[in-house]
Amino acid sequence: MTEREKPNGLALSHMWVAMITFLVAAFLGLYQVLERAEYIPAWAEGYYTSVTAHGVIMAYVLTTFFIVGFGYYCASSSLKRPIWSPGLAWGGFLMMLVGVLLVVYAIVTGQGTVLYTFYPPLTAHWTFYVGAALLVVGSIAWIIIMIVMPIRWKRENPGQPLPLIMFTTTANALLWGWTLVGVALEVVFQLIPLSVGWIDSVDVGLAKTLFAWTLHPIVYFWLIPAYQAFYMLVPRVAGGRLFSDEMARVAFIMLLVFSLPIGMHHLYVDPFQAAGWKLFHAFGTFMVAVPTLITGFTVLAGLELAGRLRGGKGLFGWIRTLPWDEPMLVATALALLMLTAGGFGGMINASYGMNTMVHNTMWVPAHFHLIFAGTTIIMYFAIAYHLWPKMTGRELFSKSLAVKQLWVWFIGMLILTIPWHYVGLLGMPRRTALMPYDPVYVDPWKSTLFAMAIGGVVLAVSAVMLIYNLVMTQVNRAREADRELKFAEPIHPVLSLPAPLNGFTLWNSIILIYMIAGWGYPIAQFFVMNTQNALPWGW
Ligand code: HEM
Ligand SMILES: [Cu+2]
Repeated sequence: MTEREKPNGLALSHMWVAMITFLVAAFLGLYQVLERAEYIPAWAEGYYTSVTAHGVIMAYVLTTFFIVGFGYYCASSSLKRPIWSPGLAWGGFLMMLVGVLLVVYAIVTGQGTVLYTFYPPLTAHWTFYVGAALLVVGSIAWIIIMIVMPIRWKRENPGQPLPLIMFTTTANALLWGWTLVGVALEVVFQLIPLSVGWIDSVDVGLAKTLFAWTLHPIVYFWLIPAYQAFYMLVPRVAGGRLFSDEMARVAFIMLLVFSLPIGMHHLYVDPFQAAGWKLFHAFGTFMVAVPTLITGFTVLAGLELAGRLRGGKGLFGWIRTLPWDEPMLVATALALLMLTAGGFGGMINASYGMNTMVHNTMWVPAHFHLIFAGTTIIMYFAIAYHLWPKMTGRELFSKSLAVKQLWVWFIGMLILTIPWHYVGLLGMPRRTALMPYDPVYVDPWKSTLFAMAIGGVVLAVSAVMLIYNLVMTQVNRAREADRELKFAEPIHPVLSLPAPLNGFTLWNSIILIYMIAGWGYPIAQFFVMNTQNALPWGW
């Protein structure tokens, strides 16, 4: 395939939107910690505007653009063909971009301070919801392309195993397709009519339930590119092999199936769902730990193999022989450390009883900054360093700066989140610009404010280092010699696969049944029960 046929421009456009918005949001994060630490004057409107923009950009804009761009690049490199229907792909990109501009308009004009969860009865200007809808609709173009490309490839290569990176990208596209339905129903049938003024109330229980449908699996949509890097890029960079191609497929299938109907763990303390349903979703939540543990095992096994192939001896000697000047490897090690710590915190959140101790405290942002802003995003950085030379044809400006940036991000994230976990346990609420509480409560929190501010500064520095390196790569005069994106080979090559490990027909049917079991009645109850005479959709 020639460079002209590769989706270099398409992937780069998506990824630049991700990176530029990320830089803005990182500085909003810095503003927030300074405000919370009382180093700058308290200003409630400013704070909630900033938290909304920061959360929306980090959670929806950075992630969606990055994942879509990465997906196109992986699909084309692994199937060795141009993107199917580039017009559709570019149309999706433009729609997503217009969506972001509408959301930004609502937030910047102070008409969208509804936080990134936009729970009613908080209501934003209609541009906020229409923008969010366009972002989602635009990404559906990507889902379609990620389904059509493997189908066409399989038709031309009957009986052949689909390349693992394509299989897992399609898994993520399907995951996103199933995930977005909940929030799409909420936005289209409740929030847009409400914000335009067609109706004057909605059933907030139904709204939160639909949002919860989306809120958990979406985090696996964000995490899957990191897992793809763990399985297919890291062993390659480290000089090792993938432990098992089949096991990798099983892990991604489990992620897809298990992560879908578990979002009710966000509703543990909400009254409109019964405890039995919450227990059902709690079990599901713990099931997702299984593919995560498989992943941890596979990454370490792949790295050990690499270390031994490089001559490492003894119980831990292989660790030293790994190429620690490679951003991909450094990011993986740091990501796994944060995943382990954050995973333990997550078990606490997921436990019905213990959840009440940490609910709506700073523990919650501490947990998701560790896993999401830590584990997931540090792998996005590593993927960016890996892909930028391939997409632009220019050598990476500085590998050592890249490695330093990853370490700085890791350190900053620890400085930010360790104190947050602690004050969370002391009861400091999340999402507050002001703390007008009794000094008996507030005084013990104060010792952590300084650390939090330092963490914010360190992270902002790291964000600048990242963008500087990518910009300098883009304008670098040195040409990149190796523009082929290659993936790790498994120890045992796969020659043939049973259909369920090579496609998703079976899994989609299982998901359908599992979703009806997990969400059917919890949603239907709003229509069959008399909930204080509330109209479910508001009309
Ligand atoms: C640059 C470093 C960062 C800093 C200093 C930072 C700081 C903060 C602060 C202070 C809050 C508000 C806490 C509260 O009042 O409840 C927040 C919320 C949030 N952050 Fe970050 N953050 C950073 C990076 C990230 C990254 C990389 C992500 C994800 C990719 C992220 C995702 C979020 C989300 C989703 C929220 C929740 C917003 C809401 O409650 O509506 N942050 N962050
Ligand atoms: Cu969740």
